[in-house]
Amino acid sequence: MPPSKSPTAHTMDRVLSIEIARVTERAAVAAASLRGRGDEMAADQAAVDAMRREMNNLAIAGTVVIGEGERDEAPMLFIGEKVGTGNGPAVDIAVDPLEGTTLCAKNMPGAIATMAMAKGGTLLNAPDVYMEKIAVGPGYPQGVVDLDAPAEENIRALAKAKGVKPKDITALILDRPRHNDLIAAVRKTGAAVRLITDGDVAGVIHTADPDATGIDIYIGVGGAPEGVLAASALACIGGQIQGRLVLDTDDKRARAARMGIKDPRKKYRMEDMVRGDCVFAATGVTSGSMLKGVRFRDGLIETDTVVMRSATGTVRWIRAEHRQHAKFHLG
Ligand code: VTB
Repeated sequence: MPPSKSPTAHTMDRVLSIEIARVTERAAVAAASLRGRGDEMAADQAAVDAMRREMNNLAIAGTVVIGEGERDEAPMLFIGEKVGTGNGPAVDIAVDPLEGTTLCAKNMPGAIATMAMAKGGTLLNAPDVYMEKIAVGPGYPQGVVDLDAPAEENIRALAKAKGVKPKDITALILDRPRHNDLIAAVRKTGAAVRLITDGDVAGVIHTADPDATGIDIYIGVGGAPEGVLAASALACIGGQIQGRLVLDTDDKRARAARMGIKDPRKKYRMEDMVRGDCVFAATGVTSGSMLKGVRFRDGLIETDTVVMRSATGTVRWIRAEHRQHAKFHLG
């Protein structure tokens, strides 16, 4: 158990861990109202608007460090945007208002609204580029797998640490042509691969409870913002994640440099992506293996949210029944 914090810091994130659920709930309901419409942009925009509106009610001096894009593209919730009332603690905010826009547009399982919050200056400030990632759940020796080791080696090391054969290991990988060699290498060890079309924040979180999810390890290249969000979740529930930004053009290297990234090849550990206490929340948009999606019922909107807090490792599953529809601004 981590040492307890000063009363103010402690109270601050205790309060915010409930407030943060409201924010992801709003984003999820807004996106869910556009499930299955085939319009990724509209669903994403609705989630962004709702998240921003609610976040601006929070008593925080927030700065978006992982957001919807960079300032010159002028989106809402851009990196660097100030959010909250300004009367409260300085916090870093990472958002993915609709993680899995395609899943939502196609009404497929696993779309979520997610965000993380941490003390100002403690979350990795990363551009919206790809990130190489590897993650395992809690209970393994530090460094049991390594981003720079061949996949075969990682699977064998993980199996050994778990006390099983490689064939008893399942790796979760995004189904993309760029992963063909990786998938083949994992399968060569005898291990199983579960492929997902999208949504690697939940994918990484799956590694934290292999008995329930059947997933032992997440490997592959996905979004960097999703990497930081996943690291925030693992910082709460335990586990290991390593990531490296894919800065393969001058433009990307320049964007990263503007965000203070000095070494473009740096291998980030969880502790480098999340350097202090944080809270993480996700609300289901479409039903998936982690969270149920939003249910629009007669006179009632139901949401399922998970909130995690790193200071104590507490994970709360919040099923909410909303009776006031006006707060969702659904039109
Ligand atoms: C990644 C992954 C996300 O989209 O960003 C992926 O991290 C995009 O990958 O979880 P491609 O560019 O190969 O499509 C998600 O799966 C969903 O936003």
